Amino acid sequence: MGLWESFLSWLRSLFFKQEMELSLIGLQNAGKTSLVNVIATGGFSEDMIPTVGFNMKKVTKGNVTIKLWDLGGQPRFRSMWERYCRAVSAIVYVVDASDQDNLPISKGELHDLLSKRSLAGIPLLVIGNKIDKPGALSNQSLTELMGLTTITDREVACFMISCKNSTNIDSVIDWLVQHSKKKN
Ligand SMILES: Nc1nc2c(ncn2[C@@H]2O[C@H](COP(=O)(O)OP(=O)(O)OP(=O)(O)O)[C@@H](O)[C@H]2O)c(=O)[nH]1
Ligand SMILES: [Mg+2]
Repeated sequence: MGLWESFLSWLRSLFFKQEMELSLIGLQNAGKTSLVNVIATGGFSEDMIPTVGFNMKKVTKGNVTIKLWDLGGQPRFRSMWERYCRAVSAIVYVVDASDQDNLPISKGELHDLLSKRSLAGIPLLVIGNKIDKPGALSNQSLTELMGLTTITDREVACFMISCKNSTNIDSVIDWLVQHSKKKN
């Protein structure tokens, strides 16, 4: 790269540099930590340890630095979700799309969280994970069953992914880059 091109690319990086802070929420076993791993390293493991409390990871993708709060989904950790969502650019709510039995609970937890005044207006990305599994819901069914069309006070999107096969991960990042509340 010539000097002029390097200068231009440096200048571009200044303009497009973006920082995002995201919280990953959802019931235990939904695949939140798996999603963090796929975004950070592309790696996937069947053998995961449930998250106790939370973990924080910083990932840089091109000009975007993403700070990810990965929260535990077991019932005893759910009361702290709100605290970790207050300052974020977007809330990423992960659902196991192959586990229809737990969908009503997941829906209830999501709508409870969104009713908090402190979280008003924060964009929401709902992710249906595990579409590699037989019987996984379609985007349309998940949107319906999670009551997403009733959410009108913020930006909402729904994507279907598989962490296992790395399906649609790029679409998720693209949406977040375009729709997260800008930090700088
Ligand atoms: N088949 C399949 N399994 C997945 C996928 N994503 C995650 N899993 C599996 O689901 C299980 C739970 O994944 P985790 O990422 O630990 O789930 P979590 O949401 O972080 O769970 P908590 O930390 O307890 O809240 C693991 O056995 C993963 O291997 C996927 O896309 N497809
Ligand atoms: Mg976890």
